[in-house]
Amino acid sequence: MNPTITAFERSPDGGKGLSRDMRVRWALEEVEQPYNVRLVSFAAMKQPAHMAVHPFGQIPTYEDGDLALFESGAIVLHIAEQHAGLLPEDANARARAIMWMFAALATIEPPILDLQTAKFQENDRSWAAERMALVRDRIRARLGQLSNRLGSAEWLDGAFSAGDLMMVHALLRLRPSGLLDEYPNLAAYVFGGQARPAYQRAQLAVANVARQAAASGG
Ligand code: GTB
Repeated sequence: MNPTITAFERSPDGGKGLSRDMRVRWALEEVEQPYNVRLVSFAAMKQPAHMAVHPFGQIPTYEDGDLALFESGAIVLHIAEQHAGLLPEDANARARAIMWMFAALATIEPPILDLQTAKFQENDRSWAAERMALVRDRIRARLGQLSNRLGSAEWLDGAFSAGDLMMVHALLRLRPSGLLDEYPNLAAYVFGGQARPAYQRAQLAVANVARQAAASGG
């Protein structure tokens, strides 16, 4: 049996692949593991059947036989541990790849999420412009550090790994802000991730879901 993941029936990004199911799809494509997708509405995500798998009523989830997981990082790590291709064989290199997964989720992504909050939930507040400037500067601080570490390398630590997958996907959401382009090596890094055939296959699948949702009246 192939694993089943969940994704938005109608993604708010209209199929750009910014939702976190994209990370899981990309990982599954990298290791060439076929998978099924159960599309869920916002309402269905809050129903007991889905909450039994995801206690916070979100996507993505991953189910394979007796195993049910939530949290995109845990799911990608599980996939990477089950299949060759996303984590190095060498124990130290493997630990560093996992370190980069955590860095993406715990250090890089939070200020990027703050930018989304500032843009979509706080922009009518009197202090919105001041806060936005602060949030952008906090992101710049992290991007500057990441850019210094990456230097002219293609990937963060040798061959492409699950660490790069998580990092590229976390950075992707910055594109419309223009912040990524302030760091040409990071912009090239993200572009390199998106150019991978596995990413392209995952993106096509996400775009197809959005097309079908639009065709059915979404
Ligand atoms: N930490 C969890 C993980 O990594 O899996 C976070 C999961 C999460 O935030 N899921 C979101 C969700 O289910 C979808 S990805 N939200 C519904 C809810 O909470 O009710 C977040 C997301 C949504 C939309 C865009 N977008 O349109 O650009 C990007 C990301």
